[in-house]
Amino acid sequence: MSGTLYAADLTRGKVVKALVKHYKLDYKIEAPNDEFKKQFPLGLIPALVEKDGLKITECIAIAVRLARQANPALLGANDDEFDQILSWASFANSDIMKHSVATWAGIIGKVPYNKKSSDQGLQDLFTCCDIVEQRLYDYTFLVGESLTLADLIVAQSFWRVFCFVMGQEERKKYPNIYKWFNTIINTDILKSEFTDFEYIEKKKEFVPPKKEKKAPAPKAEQPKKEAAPKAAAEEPVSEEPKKPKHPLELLGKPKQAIDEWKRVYSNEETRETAIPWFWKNMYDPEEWSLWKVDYKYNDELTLTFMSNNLVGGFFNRLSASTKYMFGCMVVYGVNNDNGITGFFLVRGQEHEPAFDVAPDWESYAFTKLEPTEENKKFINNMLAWDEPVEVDGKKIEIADGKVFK
Ligand SMILES: N[C@@H](CCC(=O)N[C@@H](CS)C(=O)NCC(=O)O)C(=O)O
Repeated sequence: MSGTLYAADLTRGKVVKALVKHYKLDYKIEAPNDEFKKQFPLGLIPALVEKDGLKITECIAIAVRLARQANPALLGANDDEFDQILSWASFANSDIMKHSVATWAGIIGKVPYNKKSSDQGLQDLFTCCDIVEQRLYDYTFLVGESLTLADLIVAQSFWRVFCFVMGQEERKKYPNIYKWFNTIINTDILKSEFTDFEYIEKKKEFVPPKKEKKAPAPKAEQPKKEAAPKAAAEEPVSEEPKKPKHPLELLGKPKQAIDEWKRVYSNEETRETAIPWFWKNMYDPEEWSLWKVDYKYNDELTLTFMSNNLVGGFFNRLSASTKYMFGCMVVYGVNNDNGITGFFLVRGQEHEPAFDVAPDWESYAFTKLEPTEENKKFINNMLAWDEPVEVDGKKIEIADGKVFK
């Protein structure tokens, strides 16, 4: 059989890619592209297309299909073993994966950190580990007496657990999992997928980003009516809790409405008309500030379309501040080597009141930009996306991007 296997360096792609590579199966391994998007509307990988058009999704189904061609012994010696293999694989791909991601995704900044769900994830993950540890106390492999697909898929699901959760302490708690995992990832079949893997010393913990000192807001930007607080105090106390106002509402109306800029940017030619309009009519340093916004965890990014989805999610969570800012963010680079950067125009002189409406705002680093020629060049490119981004002196092409408006 031959065809295309869409996969990337993500957990669920490891075993299927390893099987194709180790057994030299006749499948082309490709990162998701436009053709993939057309054929698989859910956009999930791995996915396989045979030359005759047959499509198979779900990593377990694909792995079984590849193992059947590569080495049927990986599917067990009989039906009982095959069913146990499916049972372990399914347990790994749903329960272990779910609790593993719940434990570390907030810690490494992939989603907003929530202590309760991370702690619960860890507790559930350890329950899963207890089950695997118990089996491996008595046996070398998960099913039968030799290596099967169960070992490969369960080890795959433990990849991120060992990257983020299993430090020295935790490995001592699960010595049989540790020994078995180390054996499986070093088998000839799987080792090509773990060449960069390193054990961690300590479990990763959530580190809240340091709060920046607030600069006092300039006088001109204080609420205009001095009498307002007094008048409010004289109002009868309402039983209903008041809907909190957005803190930036206190700055009053700016001279230039941001909505007009948003219309100009959407409707006019960017370089010719919108950019000159922005600098002439919109940006007033007394009322607005400019910010470079960089994702802090570029090392964790994989596929460019997923990085762009991350930006989309961030923008959705910022919607309460739409009236007070405008921004463009781009994904630069290629699959498995990309980063996120961008620029925002923000009402007032601080970024925090505008951004902390999104629970994941602290996954981004904010640098205030003065309107120097160099910074204007960066901002203009974030508006136009027509030149590569410069990162550490290297020019890197823009792959995708989103506008917050
Ligand atoms: N049930 C599917 C899930 C596949 C899946 O969630 N794949 C992830 C990578 S591990 C993915 O494609 N994520 C892309 C996204 O969420 O945008 C399977 O087991 O194969």
